[in-house]
Amino acid sequence: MGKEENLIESLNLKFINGSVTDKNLMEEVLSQNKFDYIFHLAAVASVADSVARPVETHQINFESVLSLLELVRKYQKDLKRLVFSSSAAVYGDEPTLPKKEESVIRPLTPYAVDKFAAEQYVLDYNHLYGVPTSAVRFFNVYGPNQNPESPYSGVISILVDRYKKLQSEVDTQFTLFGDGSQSRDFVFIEDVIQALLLVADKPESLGKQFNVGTGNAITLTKLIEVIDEILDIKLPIEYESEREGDIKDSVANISRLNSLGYEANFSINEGMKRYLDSE
Ligand code: UD2
Repeated sequence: MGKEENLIESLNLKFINGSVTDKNLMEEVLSQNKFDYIFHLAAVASVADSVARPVETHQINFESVLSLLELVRKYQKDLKRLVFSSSAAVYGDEPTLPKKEESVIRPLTPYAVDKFAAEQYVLDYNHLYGVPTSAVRFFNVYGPNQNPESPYSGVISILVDRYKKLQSEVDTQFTLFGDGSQSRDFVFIEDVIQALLLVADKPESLGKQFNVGTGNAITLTKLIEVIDEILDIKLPIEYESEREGDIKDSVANISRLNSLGYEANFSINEGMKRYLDSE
């Protein structure tokens, strides 16, 4: 769950605190406002949570999307685009790399199944009813204000938390699951925003899904080396056995996104510097 204090203060921002599963609220919002763009980012973002509570997460991650699509079809006749956020999780552990949008889909968890099903509905609403929709498949997103407290937080927010403790001379260490050779395509939040705006804006993205990453992967060992070097500090590491269900390597082919004019502006080095500067 995000924090309200992370929102910018702006007269142009109206914040409504509610759930996407609240049908009355959603109908009120969609019937009484005229939207140009809708970015759908609401979800239970934890794969582990979806495994623990498949029914509840299905209501949030799938059913609410279908309800939203119906409301958009009914009330938002002038909408320019709805962009739905899906996940690299839809590719599962199928080992062919890099992942292309046409790669084999193998959703292995309720989270991944719901993301894929919702994404397909979102795109079908374009093909079947002319609702202007697109979808994005996020790889490993990182950036300021991620909450490191949850055990399911992204590894970079956990790492940054440990480095901050170390800098304040608090005794800490990082638990690395596996041997550190697993790799991920970590994409900085500002590049994610660039991707979302392009996908929302370009006529050629209508009815399609796009990988959002950098096109480059880094191993966890190398990532820790990079941050050690930026901060000139050595993070103590405790090694534990691999996390169950972890995939080994993940990297996006982003040529479809590139064709819209996207360039990943932040290498892991640049993104980490910007992130650490903002803390
Ligand atoms: C990401 C997404 C997940 C799903 C999945 C699809 C996040 C938080 N998770 O999982 O929602 O979309 O991709 O494939 O974005 N690790 C440690 N120590 C820690 C935490 C993590 O060693 O304290 C390792 C973890 O075992 C994994 C790697 O770091 O090998 C990345 O973990 P992650 O949870 O940030 O992301 P991932 O790719 O497993």
